[in-house]
Amino acid sequence: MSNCHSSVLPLMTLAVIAITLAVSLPSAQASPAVVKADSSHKDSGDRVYQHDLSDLDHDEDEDEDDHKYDHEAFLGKEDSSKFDKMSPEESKANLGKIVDKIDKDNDGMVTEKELSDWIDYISKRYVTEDSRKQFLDYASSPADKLSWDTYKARNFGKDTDEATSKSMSRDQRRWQRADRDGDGMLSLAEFTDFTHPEEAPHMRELVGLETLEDMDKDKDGGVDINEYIADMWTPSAGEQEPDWVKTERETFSNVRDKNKDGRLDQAEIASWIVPEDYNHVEAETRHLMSQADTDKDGRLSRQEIMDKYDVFVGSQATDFGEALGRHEEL
Ligand SMILES: [Ca+2]
Ligand SMILES: [Ca+2]
Ligand SMILES: [Ca+2]
Ligand SMILES: [Ca+2]
Repeated sequence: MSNCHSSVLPLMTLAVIAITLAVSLPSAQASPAVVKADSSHKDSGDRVYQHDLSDLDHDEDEDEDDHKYDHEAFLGKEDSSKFDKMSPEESKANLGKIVDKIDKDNDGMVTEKELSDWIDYISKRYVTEDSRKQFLDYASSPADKLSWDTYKARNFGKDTDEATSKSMSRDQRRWQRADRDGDGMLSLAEFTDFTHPEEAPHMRELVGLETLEDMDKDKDGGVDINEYIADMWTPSAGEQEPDWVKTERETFSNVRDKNKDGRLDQAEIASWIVPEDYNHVEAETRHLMSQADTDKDGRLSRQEIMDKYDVFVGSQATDFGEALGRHEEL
């Protein structure tokens, strides 16, 4: 779901944290996977990297028919849209094949562990595949290594205006951070950390620093309350401050600014935008279990999964049914 110039990461969003990150991949204008600092952010949650399962909001209403989030978490975005085009019969048949894969020990039951291993695998697949695809734009084999010069020549050329050289030194710094063995070249694994730094623990602080640099307009090394608010809200002439902005002011003081010095530093920004404290794979596993484990024995039988197939995968009939439902309401 990406090409070399722009893409939207299939970042996941859970109910409380709505996130859709428009991401620009390597180009002279923007560093890879860097969130742009502009006022198009809806709120401060919009900056948060939550990247594994889907870029849709998770509707936690259990009566809700729309399981698109679950489908993307369970299948990945691409396969999810393939399933949406299938008839119910096709969709169930293919779900059966997936259950065979998930049920690693072939005992006919999907345990919570088997399900979470699967969702974890799906969540990483995008990052793995996307990085590999980009890597092979530069290299002829996944076993190759990329030099900074190759990357630089392709993305920055000879043009050295100020914005370009700023963007270039930022990429170079990230390159060096990703180059774990320090040989100046990036292997595919290292390139994956370069392209998706939000996924790699040793890149996390750098993601914080890059965002700090984007938001720190007065270049004093910290993000104060005004810079924080300006990142998400630009008042029109005479506009009163809306309530959500007031709430963001409180969030800044009470949540983001952990050491209460009135500014966000690199670490405070990292813990905001690349939070470590929430396991989306586990949350989604529990959600799917709660939806489908009808006899509440903590495992999903093949039958339980098939009975709730619309939770796991889409099909045309589901959409048709929903369309009918909506029509009847009119
Ligand atoms: Ca099993
Ligand atoms: Ca290296
Ligand atoms: Ca500042
Ligand atoms: Ca602080």
